[in-house]
Amino acid sequence: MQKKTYYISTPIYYPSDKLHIGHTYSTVAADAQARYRRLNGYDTFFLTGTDEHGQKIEDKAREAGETPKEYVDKIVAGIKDLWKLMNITNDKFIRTTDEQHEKAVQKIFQKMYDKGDIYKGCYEGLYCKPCESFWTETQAAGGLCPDCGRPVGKAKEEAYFFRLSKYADRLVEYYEQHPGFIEPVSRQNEMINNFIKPGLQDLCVSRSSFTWGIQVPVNPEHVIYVWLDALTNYITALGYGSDNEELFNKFWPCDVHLIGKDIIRFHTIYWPAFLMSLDLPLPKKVYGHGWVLLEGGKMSKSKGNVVDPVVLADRYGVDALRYYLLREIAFGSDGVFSNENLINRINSDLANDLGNLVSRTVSMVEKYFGGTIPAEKEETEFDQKLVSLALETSQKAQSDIEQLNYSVALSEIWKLISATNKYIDETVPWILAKDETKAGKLAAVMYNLCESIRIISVLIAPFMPETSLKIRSQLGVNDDFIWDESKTFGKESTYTVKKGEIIFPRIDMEKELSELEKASGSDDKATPFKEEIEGVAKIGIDTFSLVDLRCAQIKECVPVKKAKKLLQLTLDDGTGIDRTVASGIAKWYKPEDLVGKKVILVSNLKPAVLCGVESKGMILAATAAENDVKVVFLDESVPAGSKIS
Ligand code: ME8
Repeated sequence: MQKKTYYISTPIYYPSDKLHIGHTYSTVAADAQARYRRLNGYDTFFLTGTDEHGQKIEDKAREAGETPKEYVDKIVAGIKDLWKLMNITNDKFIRTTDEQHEKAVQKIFQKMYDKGDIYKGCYEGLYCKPCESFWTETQAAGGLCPDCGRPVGKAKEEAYFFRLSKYADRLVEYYEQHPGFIEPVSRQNEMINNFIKPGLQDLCVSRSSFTWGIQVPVNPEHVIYVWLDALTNYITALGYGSDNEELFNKFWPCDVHLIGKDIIRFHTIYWPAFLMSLDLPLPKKVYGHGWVLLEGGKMSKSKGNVVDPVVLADRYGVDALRYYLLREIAFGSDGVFSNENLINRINSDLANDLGNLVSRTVSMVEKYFGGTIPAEKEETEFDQKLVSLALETSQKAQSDIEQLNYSVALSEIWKLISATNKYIDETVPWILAKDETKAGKLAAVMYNLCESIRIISVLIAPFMPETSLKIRSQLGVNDDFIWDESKTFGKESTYTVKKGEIIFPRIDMEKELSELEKASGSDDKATPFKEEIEGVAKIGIDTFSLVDLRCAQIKECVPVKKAKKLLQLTLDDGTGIDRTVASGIAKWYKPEDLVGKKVILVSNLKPAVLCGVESKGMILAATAAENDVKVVFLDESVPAGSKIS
C-alpha cells in the first residue's frame, strides 16, 4: 500500500541576521506538525528557505561592500544554523537564488506570458529620484519620500503585469467551494471584503530599476519582482519546471502553507491565481498564525526583552522555547512574549509539573524496587481514572494537533501530567512502601506512573523532541516509537529505570531577569517586532520620549516656488525665535486656511533642505485616505511651546 503523504511549508524568510523568536514561531510550529505526521507514518515533506532577491538586499550588499550573493550567503548560513539549533527537521531548504528555482521561475513566467496572463504595461507611482524608489501615496504621505524626506514626483516605469483581475471570480468561487482553505476562517471574509470586492488590480511582476533578481525571460532589462519569485518556491522546491518532477507529482498539492497573518493576502489571492494560470491544483490549506508581540515594557524599566532565539535557547534549552511559543499563544491569535512569562512557564509547567513527575517516579522505582518493577501487580482504586484520562488525552491531542490547535493540545497533555502527579498523592506510595503486604499495589502504582509518563513522552514528542527522548531514556524504553504507542496503556511488560539529570532546573526569576536586563541593553537594540499595524514596530517609552513634540502657532504661510506640493510655514514655537518648516500639504490647504492655527511640531527633527527651504522640524498630519491629508490642529487655548507627550 502507498504511504500517506503530507506536505507542509513555512514562509521563506528574508535574509536578516536579526531573526527573532517571532520568525522562529512559524518554523517551530511547522516542525511540530511535520514531526507529528512522521510519527503517524506519513511520508512527509517539510519545506523552509530564504527569499533572497530584491532592491533592499541589493542596497544592503552595496552598503556592506559585497555582491548581493556574498551578502546573502553569509546570512543564509546563519539562518540554517538557527534551524539546526532549534531542532528543525525540514526536508529541504530552498533558496530563491538556487539555480533550479531561478530556471523554473523563468519557465513559469514564460508560460504565463505565452498564455496572455502576463503583459507589458507601465508601473506608475510616486518616485524619489535620489533614492531611486517608488512609493505609494500612503507611504509618501505629504508628498515626501519616507526615506530621505525629499519631495517625490509621479513617475512611470515600463513593467510586466500579471492579470490578477481576471481571476477574482474564480478565487471567490474557490473559497466558497473549499471551506477550510483559508484558516482561521475569519480571514476569508477579510480577503473577500477588503481586497477582492473593491476590485483586484493587475499585479506588477517585474522591475527594471534594480538588477538583483531573476531575469525576465522575454526581456533581459527586467527582473522578476517579489511575489512571483517568492511564492513559486513552494513548487520549484519539489522540482516543478525541472527535469525531475517526481517529488512534485508525489507531494503537490501542499497540505498546508503555514504563514504569518501579514502575508495571508499574498498566499490566498496571488498564489492561487498564479496556480490557476499554470493550471495546477491549489494548496489544501493556508493557515495564517498570529504574531508574537512584545509587551509594553512591564518587565523592565528601561531595558528590552531578550528576543534572540540563540540567546534564549542557550539559557533555557531549545525545548523550553519551543514549548513556550506553542503553549503560550493560541495559534491563529496574537500573543505577547516576555521573558518573565517564559520563565514562569519553565518553572511551573516544565520544572514543577513535568520534571518533578519524571524525577519523583524514577527515584521511587529505584528506591522501592532497585530500579526494576516486578511483574506481579495489583490494581489500585485510582488506576482506571488515570488509564482513561491517558487514552482520552492521546485522542484529543491527536485531533488538536491535526487542526493546528497547538496550545489546546498542550494544555490537554498538561492536564494528564497534573493528573499523574495527583495520582502519586492519591496512592501515597511512601505509605504503601511501609507495609510489605502492599508490595503488589506499590508495584502497580509505579507501573502506572511509568506507563502514563511513557504516553506523555509520545504526546510531547512533536513539540519537545529532546525532552521526550530524555524521559524515555530515564524510563528505559526505546527511542524509536510511533504515535500509536500513546493509544495503549499497559504496553510495556515491565520497566527498568535509570535516573538521569534534572530535565528542567528551576530558574531564580529575580536573578535571571536582572541578568537578562544586563544582557539585553536598551530598548533600541531589541529587534523590532511585527505589530498590529502592518510595518509598524513597537517602541519603548524611552524611544518615544526622544521625540520632542510641541504646540506651535502658524504665524505665516507661503507656497514654495520650486515645489508645488510644499508650503513654507513660519511658526511660533514658544522660544521667541521664529522657526521655518516646509510641509508637503499644499494640495490640501491654502495658506490662508492655516495662519493662526495651532499645530503639533516635531521640534527636534534634524533640519533638512527641501527644495531650497531649510526646514527645521515637521508638523503632524493624518493620512485620512489614499489621497487626503489632514493636519492635526490643537485647541486654540494651548499656549505655543507647550510640550505634548
Ligand atoms: O514575509 N510573530 O518574510 P519575512 C510571528 N519573504 N510571526 C512573525 C513575526 C512575529 N513577531 N515576525 C515575522 C516574508 N513573522 C516573505 C515571505 S513566503 C513565499 C515569502 C513571520 O522574513 C511573518 O509573519 O518578513 C512571516 O510569516 C515570516 O515570519 C517571514 O517573514
